[in-house]
Amino acid sequence: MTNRNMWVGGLAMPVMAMLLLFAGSPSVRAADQRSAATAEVKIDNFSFGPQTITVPVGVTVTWTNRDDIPHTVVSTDGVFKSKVRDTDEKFSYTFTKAGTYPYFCSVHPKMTGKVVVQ
Ligand SMILES: [Cu+2]
Repeated sequence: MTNRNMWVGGLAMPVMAMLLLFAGSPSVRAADQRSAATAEVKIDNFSFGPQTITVPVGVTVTWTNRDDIPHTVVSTDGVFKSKVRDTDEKFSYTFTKAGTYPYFCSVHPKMTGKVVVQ
């Protein structure tokens, strides 16, 4: 009986640790997604998509250039201004105040978009 108890006791710790690992990782990932508060805008074929995006205050909007041409993301009112973004490069800005933020691409000023922060 002593041997059996030792066996169970020796196994209990690693098994507990493994259970915690498996149980812990998915919930941690879900919590990260909730607290991240991000929104995505894709730049492709000379346009911002979605052209108008509505987000709550505090959200970080990330623009990703999916075009094979360099673009920029420049606030019409001077609130934010990206460098020239090549293919697959990103630009992020966190909106901390409610309002409407029109923007354009300074390389191609006909490319326009809008972020509405509520
Ligand atoms: Cu452009």
